[in-house]
Amino acid sequence: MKVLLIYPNIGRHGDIPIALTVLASVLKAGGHLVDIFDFSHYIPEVTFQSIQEDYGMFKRPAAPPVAAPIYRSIDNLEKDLADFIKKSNVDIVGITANSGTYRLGLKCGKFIKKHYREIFMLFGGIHSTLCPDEVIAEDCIDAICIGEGEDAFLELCDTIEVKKDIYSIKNLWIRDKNNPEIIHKNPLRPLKDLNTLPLQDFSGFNEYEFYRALDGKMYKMLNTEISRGCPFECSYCSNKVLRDGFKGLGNYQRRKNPEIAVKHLKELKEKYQFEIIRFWDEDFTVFPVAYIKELAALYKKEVNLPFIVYAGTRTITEEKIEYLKKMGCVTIAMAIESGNYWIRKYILNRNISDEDIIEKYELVKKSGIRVSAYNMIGLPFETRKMVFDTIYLNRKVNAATSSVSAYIPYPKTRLAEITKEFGLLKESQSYESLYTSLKSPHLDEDEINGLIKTFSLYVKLPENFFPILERCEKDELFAKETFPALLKFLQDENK
Ligand code: B12
Ligand code: SF4
Repeated sequence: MKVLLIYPNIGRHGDIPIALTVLASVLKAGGHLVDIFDFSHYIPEVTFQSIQEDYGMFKRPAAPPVAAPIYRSIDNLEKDLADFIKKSNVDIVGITANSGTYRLGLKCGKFIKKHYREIFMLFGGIHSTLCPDEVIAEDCIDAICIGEGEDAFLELCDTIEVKKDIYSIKNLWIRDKNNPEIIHKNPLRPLKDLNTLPLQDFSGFNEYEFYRALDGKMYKMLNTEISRGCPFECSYCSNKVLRDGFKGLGNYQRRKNPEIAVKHLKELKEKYQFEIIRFWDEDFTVFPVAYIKELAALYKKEVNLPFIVYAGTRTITEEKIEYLKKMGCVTIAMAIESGNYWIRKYILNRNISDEDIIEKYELVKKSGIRVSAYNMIGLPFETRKMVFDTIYLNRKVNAATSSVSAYIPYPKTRLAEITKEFGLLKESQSYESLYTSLKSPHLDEDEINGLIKTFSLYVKLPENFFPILERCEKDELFAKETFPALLKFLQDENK
């Protein structure tokens, strides 16, 4: 079968999705042909990355050492996709989407189906998993994959190839060809043993998309996973929904054996000449210390590349940091989310004290590993004073970067339900939005967006700059004129 995998990603570079690299590998090993259509080169005027750089959250990076692909306006997307499909004679299209990229994915799905009725249209990824009824209701879609797709996708391709009945493939909901009203809703199969996954396949992505900035420098970066799942139940996160949905199918929280993980990383390093690794595991320090110790020793010997991890303030310890340091860790990204204890405990379901957060940041900084902090503002019930608790906690931990995004109530999460129950959601809610969807009596929309814009500078500049920043929050023109000078002041301070 000829399969086209689509990544409806706009305006973000260096984020090659693990899902498509694993699915491509599995399908190719099964004898199918795979092409990738990556939307990353279709850049809207405003991108999330450029906004974060403009607001001083991250340093503007140098250009990658490879030529940039030809910049294409989003208006060319449909024509380019049509030309691509025509040329490559596709049988099956697989579109991956989270809630933020779903709308664009769907637009492509509709477009493809309109012009190529015979192509089988399959959707997968977190949005199909969380909202299957919504997705399968779209008549351009022939089937959706719920949960992990490796075995289901391969079985679908194999079965279509030999022209057998596809309606009982586990993990798939499939529209009946003869009666489109009928959806064959199949149960889920056991969760995947990660040790059985093949080597990720990165062919099909443009070389430019491998490059990602760290501290202003560009590296050829491997995005990878050695585990899936997380034991926590933060109210704004999809993890709890997934864990509940996969109950009875095996351990939700799984990891690769150190030998297998390291064998894969070594092969990938040699095959693609990666310079740095970014582990996209939800929480790298949730692993037991004995596991990290064993992994660290093997990794150092066989792979020995610098790497980045996401870690939790509730799971990181001095001993784990020591092994990560020995292993070659250069950056640990940790979430603070809110600097207000009440919001953290009762709204976000993250019960950790300010003192513990500060201590965990101190431990990482003491080790010499760079640490960054993630935050959200525009949370339900949050007041301006609470946003300043977040700013002050970030000032205290003094991470290398403190970034912030607007809270987005993602589907099926507990906090999204609460947001709706209390009438705190705007009617025009959008998951892809860069700005808030909150309609709050405590903090109005413009104030939230103004605070997002100025957040990093509130965290980094001396307090006597606060009146200037307050004006920047409200006065767009003044902000435009003043931001470059403020950012320059910070750069000079850090020299
Ligand atoms: C790594 C990661 C990232 C990475 C990479 C994202 C990317 N483009 O791939 C980074 C750090 C860039 C990122 C950014 C964001 N992320 Co994120 N991320 C994750 C994380 C931790 C793991 C995803 C992953 O790669 N898993 C491993 C792969 C193999 O699993 P998978 O993607 O689910 O794919 C499997 C199946 O879904 C299925 N499948 C997937 N696609 C397809 C397609 C077909 C055709 C088929 C058949 C099957 C199939 O098969 C795959 C293999 O089994 C998840 C948490 C989670 N539990 O999923 C959050 C998660 C996906 N992210 C989330 C969010 C909110 C974001 C951001 C919006 C955060 C922000 N404010 O910026 C951005 C959006 C980025 C974007 N371009 O859209 C939410 C999404 C919620 C939602 N309803 O959409 C999640 C679920 C975490 C959470 N907080 O709840 N993220
Ligand atoms: S620790 Fe992170 S991944 Fe785990 S539930 Fe909380 S937000 Fe989700």
